[in-house]
Amino acid sequence: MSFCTATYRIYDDKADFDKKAKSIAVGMTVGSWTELPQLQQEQMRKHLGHVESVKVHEPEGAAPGERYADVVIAYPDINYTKDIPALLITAFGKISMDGKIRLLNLGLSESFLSAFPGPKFGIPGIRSLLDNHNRPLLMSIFKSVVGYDLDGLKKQFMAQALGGVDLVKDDEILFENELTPIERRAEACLKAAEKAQAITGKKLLYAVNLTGKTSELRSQALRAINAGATALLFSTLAYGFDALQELSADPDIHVPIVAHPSLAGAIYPSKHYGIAPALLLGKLLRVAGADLVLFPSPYGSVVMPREENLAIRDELVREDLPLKPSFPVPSAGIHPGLVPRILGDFGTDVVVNAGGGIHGHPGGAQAGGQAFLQAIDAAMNNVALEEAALRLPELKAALDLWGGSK
Ligand code: 1AE
Repeated sequence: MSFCTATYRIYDDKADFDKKAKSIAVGMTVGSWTELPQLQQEQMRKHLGHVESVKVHEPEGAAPGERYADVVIAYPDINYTKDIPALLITAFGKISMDGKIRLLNLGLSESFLSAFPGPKFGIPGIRSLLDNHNRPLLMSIFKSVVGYDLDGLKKQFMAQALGGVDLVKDDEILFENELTPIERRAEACLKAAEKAQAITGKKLLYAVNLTGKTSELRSQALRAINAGATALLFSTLAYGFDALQELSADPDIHVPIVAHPSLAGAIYPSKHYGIAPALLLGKLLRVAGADLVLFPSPYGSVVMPREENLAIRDELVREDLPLKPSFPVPSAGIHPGLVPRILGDFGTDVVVNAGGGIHGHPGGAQAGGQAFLQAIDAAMNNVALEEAALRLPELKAALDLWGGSK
């Protein structure tokens, strides 16, 4: 028999954790067990969840609120269909509301995983599209474009592209609107990207924000791609993992998908509730097919503890999953001075991503992109940013404004 496992951390000062674990294993599978007549037990046995382990953490003299147990429950695959909603509902549906319980991880069986092709491009595919194989990528975010017309948008796109960025993405709050509907945006920015490429010689991907009703996402995506979109931005948690999975597995959607973490803060930050970020923004987004995954970094304006960040990275790139790795994109409040820390934590397979850190450069967005590339180059060559800045005015201006790496 094949099982997926769920690891929970349950806080309770008094509970009998073995009993609690058993009640989850039974309650979330067959409902009740000991009350079932013998014959029915035989019929139901293959559907019954079981407790794999219960590790109680109860240090001597623990203060109230510190006692917890890490509990692993195995759920028979036969109980659910091979999709993320079904597994989440089984493993963390009703019980997510039952006291201080947090879902730390899901162990996915080979049989369950076989239903998921994962990212279509992943790190290797995106590197091939950009013909860029050995340095961290740079992505910039359109900023303050709500209310812009196409001309304004094109100008902003051009400035970012001429700065040498590898990817430009829409802001996630840019929805369908009369001034810059998705197809016209894709078309205008494709032209601008071609123009910029003729000057910089660099390939560039543009991720348009895919929004609107769930039932219209596919047709919207196809229209955007036909009009020239070379990538899609998708706020997965607002729509659900299955919506991403449908898009990423669709053979007609042959562009990378960038997953935005909107809403994640409502799910992961508590130590008592919700879903751990490595699972939410790491494993599940990769399994659902995100080629690039944005998440808050430990260094910028919206922060996440470093070990949780690195745990997301590990899930996105670990080699024991039969799926392409997804690009980690630590984001929010990133400026050139942070580049050495980003590369120190993430290595070369990372996308450095900035909105304000590019557009807020005193020399404009073009100089902003250049400053980032200069910082990436210096960090890769183990040159201190302050030293490199002595001969690079764009980097110098950025460090003067936002500070250096120290
Ligand atoms: C974690 C998401 C970051 C994001 O979406 C965003 O727009 C960041 O912008 P900046 O770099 O903080 O201006």
